[in-house]
Amino acid sequence: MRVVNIALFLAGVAQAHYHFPYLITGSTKDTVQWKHVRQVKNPDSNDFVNGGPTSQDIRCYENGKKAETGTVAAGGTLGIGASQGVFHPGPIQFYMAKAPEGTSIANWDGAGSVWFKTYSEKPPASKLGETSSWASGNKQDFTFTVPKNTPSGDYLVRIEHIALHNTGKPQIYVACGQVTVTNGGNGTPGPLVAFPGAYSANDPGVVFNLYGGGQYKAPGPSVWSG
Ligand SMILES: [Cu+2]
Repeated sequence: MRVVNIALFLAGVAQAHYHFPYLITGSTKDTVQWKHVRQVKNPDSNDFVNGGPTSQDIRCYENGKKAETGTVAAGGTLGIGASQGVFHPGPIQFYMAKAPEGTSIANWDGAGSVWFKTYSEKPPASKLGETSSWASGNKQDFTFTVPKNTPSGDYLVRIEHIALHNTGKPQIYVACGQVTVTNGGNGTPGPLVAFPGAYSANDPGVVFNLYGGGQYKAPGPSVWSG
């Protein structure tokens, strides 16, 4: 779909794919792109992470432009909005990672085994190859509840969409927002994974054949629910 994407862009209709530029905290959604979400490397083409699931870019795909930091209370709603409806079949997942004490979130790269999963979209019971079967299908806003026991502090919040329509060649879209969690608890989020590292090139969750039957399981650790 990459060639089609570029052709549409040149025609002035950059709608072929999507990115995730809007932070959502509580009932507030950014109205400006890349305010609280770090700009990705391809904000114009909207393309996916070209290096695949084991590349450095799988973490945040960021281009180095600084973002601001939003605020959400533990137990509140947190999410990220897409630039248009997500039209490929496959799951949305969220991860969070806490910046080490004394480290400014604005300058932290999220390296190491620091990421815990906070949301994993359940696959549909049937017709996995059809976008409309998925809960995320054609939707733009994706949220989860920050567990009440999440410790207060500064976090990266990473959204991921694994588009599985091209069997064996997943299109993985990611972006990372910056958020301060307030009124937190004493939980110990986990299991913790690293990006890259959490997924392998042949992970069943990223090379799954949507059209071959069988039960799909999204890649990565289990969700930490506090
Ligand atoms: Cu595509």
